[in-house]
Amino acid sequence: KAYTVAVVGATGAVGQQMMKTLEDREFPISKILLLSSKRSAGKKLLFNGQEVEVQEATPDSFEGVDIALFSAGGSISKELASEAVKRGAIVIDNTSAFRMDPTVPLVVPEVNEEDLRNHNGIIANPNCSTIQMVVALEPLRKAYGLNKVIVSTYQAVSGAGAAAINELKTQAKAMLEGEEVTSEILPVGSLDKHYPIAFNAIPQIDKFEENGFTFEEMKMINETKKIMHLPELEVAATCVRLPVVSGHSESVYIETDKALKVEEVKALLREADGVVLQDNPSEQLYPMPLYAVGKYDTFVGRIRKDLNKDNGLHLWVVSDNLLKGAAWNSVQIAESLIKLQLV
Ligand code: 11C
Repeated sequence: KAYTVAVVGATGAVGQQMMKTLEDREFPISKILLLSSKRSAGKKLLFNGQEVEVQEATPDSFEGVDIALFSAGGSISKELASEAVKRGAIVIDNTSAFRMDPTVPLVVPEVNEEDLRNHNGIIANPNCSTIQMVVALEPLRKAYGLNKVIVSTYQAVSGAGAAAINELKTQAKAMLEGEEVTSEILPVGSLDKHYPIAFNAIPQIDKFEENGFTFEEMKMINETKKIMHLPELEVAATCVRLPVVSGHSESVYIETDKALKVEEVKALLREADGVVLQDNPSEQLYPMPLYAVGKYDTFVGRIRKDLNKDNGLHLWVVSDNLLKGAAWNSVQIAESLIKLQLV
């Protein structure tokens, strides 16, 4: 069977990767609809070698659509996802609009694919920095139990969209040429205050919450508990933006219920779905974002037992935030829906 698939937000950084991933995976498509806001409508994009005109997304765009991949911002998802479901589509939503809704499964196929069976039309794709972390931690949870996670992130600008990539490149060039630098996007486009990202590190991703954590940090905290079915898990996150174009990196410390053995941890990760183990200090082998870009996997290395705790472990986790963190995880959910005969 082949499906009618809509990509909402087709002209954005994630939408472009969604189209490329559908092509690469030879996803069974009978018709593709490329949808966007009014502003981007009318552009022409290539899909499988054919030119397709981008149309403005309206409720009626979803007539006859089987699967709709949304990545055009939370407000478009809130406005149109239920309209798509009403017209018979299954929505895979890459925004934070529905992630914490208890009636909406939040899915990383390597971790909780079975949650798809409970969907009511909308399935949420988690935040990029959450996805790569839970892919790495799930095999360890299964073997040892998991009770604490402390993570610090080193996130790429592509997570903030195409305009942020452009801002990094423009600023880097200007700084090297001794020209004046302007900042309009990072850390948060909709706030008044901006800082240069070139040659800098910004410890703010998204807006601050009342508790002093940013929304990105709270996404990592809340989504991890939901995906792993561990409501009592202790999670703390510090999220930092770096002048890297694509590929998020994370320094993760965990405490498990049972004592860990490093060689066993490495063996588990070597076998784990979606994980590539890159860990050999004698050869300076460890994951880096430059080499993770364009790959579907999550790369794990720098695995060390904590020096004080038998149940403590340190690891370094890297993945392409636009692929496993967004487009690939969304297409992978669609593939899982087909496999489980849910579409
Ligand atoms: C970033 N993690 O790197 C964000 C982007 O909730 O899907 C993804 C936002 C989201 O800026």
